[in-house]
Amino acid sequence: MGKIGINKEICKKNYWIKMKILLLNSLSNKEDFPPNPPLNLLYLASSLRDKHDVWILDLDALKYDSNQVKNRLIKENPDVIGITCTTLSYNNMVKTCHIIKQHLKKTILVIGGVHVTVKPKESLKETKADYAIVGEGEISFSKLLENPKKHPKIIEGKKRIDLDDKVFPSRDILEPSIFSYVGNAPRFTNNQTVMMWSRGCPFNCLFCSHAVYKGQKTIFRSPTNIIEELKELKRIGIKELFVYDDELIGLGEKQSAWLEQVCKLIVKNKLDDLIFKCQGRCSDTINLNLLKLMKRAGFKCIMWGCESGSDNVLKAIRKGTSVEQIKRAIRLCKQAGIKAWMFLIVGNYTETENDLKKTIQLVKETKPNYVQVTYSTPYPGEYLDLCEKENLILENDKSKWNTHIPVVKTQHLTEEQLVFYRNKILKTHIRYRPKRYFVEQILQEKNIFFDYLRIANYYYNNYGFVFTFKKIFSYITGIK
Ligand code: B12
Ligand code: SF4
Repeated sequence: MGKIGINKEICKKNYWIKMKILLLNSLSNKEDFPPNPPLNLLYLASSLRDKHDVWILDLDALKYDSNQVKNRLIKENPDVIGITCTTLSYNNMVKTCHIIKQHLKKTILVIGGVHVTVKPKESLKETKADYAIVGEGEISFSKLLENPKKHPKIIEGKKRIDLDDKVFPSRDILEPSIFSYVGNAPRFTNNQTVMMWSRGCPFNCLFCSHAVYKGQKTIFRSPTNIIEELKELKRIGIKELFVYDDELIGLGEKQSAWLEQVCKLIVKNKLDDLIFKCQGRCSDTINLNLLKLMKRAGFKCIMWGCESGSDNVLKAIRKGTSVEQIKRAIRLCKQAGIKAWMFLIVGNYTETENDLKKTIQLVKETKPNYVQVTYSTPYPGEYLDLCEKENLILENDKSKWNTHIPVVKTQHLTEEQLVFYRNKILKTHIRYRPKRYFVEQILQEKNIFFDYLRIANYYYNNYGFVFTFKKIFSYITGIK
């Protein structure tokens, strides 16, 4: 850690105790390729560092084993540890918390994040942590440290209503360095990172496990505030950005007007040499002019949450979109010159074989540039309760719930059928995707091609030839 200095220095003027705080991201799965920088911890650090000494250790990116975790934590001996996880990395968070409780008896342990928000009591009990913060953490974590003894063990996180009020994410105190994160595909350049322009999604899709921001009014950062961060990122050498908002486009007219302003400012400030990617919702608010403006501002790819090609399914999962709207969004996106990435889910609640045939038809007709098919995964919340009640769970070990294996069946589909149809959708995409796909990819997007080579090399070095061969085979053919 090194950069963190004085321990428990009493700041006489302001009457707070300066503490040494370590923020940790939990290890997910050793097999997963290096993740993106943990924005949640980068934001938390920004809200704490004006009063305390803060450092962030991304255990997922560092791929530390339990011994390395133990030795590092004992060496740092912080006053406070804040740790985050998703459902997938929850078991590893519990293990890390036990190490902390066993070896760092005086350290205050605080847990938070999307999984803890849904299951605060259970998480607190299993981790033996001192506090759990539910929901957004910046304001409440800082407040907690003013006088920990005054607070209950489960704290309702205060919502941020002004996203311009804090400094930008603390990318400078992250270990490993933000430049060591390769980011997720599609990747068009070498120096990629992530940022957020707004928070909150007013919709309430059944499968969406986004406990912290789902069903909430969207709060936007001001366009000028976003531009300031972009200038800073460009200055330090970042070339590509994944704008991680749940849905940057398609939430409504207000969002479209705001996005238009942001894009115009990007162009005006000559930041359009940066490359942007984002996620979108296929609604009627999608229009060609806005997409063209996004293209002009540097957007190269939009990942559309399409989920299914069947209106019955879209209704059952409360997506609030229709197959017609999906087709229109993909068509306009491609027409504007932006690559369309279709996110699809197999095993949706109530899904039948006929519904999946319609999804195949959707892929055939719309010919998106990329398709990702994941298995419906009921992370804790309403959807999990429903699946448990209807006896649909196939796999109980949630540390395997990475969306790439079937963990629930539907009332009408078996596990085998889910695997069969996932492969069939991927094969359909490979057959119908825009022509000259590989040639175009190698010539125009050589970084993506090199990404695949690098990933293959990573697999080969870590897991050997057979594993690497199987991965490549399954990627090309869509067969597991
Ligand atoms: C970026 C992202 C990723 C990145 C990872 C980035 C990273 N290094 O963590 C990538 C692409 C790698 C990824 C992968 C996955 N993701 Co993801 N991802 C997101 C996304 C879009 C943004 C997360 C983010 O940065 N938010 C911004 C910050 C500011 O918000 P926040 O994370 O909620 O943090 C706030 C609070 O939760 C709280 N807080 C968080 N941690 C802590 C800790 C403490 C101590 C305290 C006090 C407070 C606190 O304070 C923060 C600031 O207010 C979210 C959706 C979303 N919009 O949040 C999904 C989301 C987190 N991902 C999800 C899923 C399912 C996955 C995958 C399983 C998908 C897959 N097929 O691979 C994997 C699992 C990865 C893993 N390691 O576990 C689900 C999680 C559901 C769940 N119950 O676990 C989400 C909610 C998406 C969804 N709508 O369902 N993901
Ligand atoms: S629109 Fe997207 S972010 Fe919003 S609830 Fe649905 S899936 Fe979640």
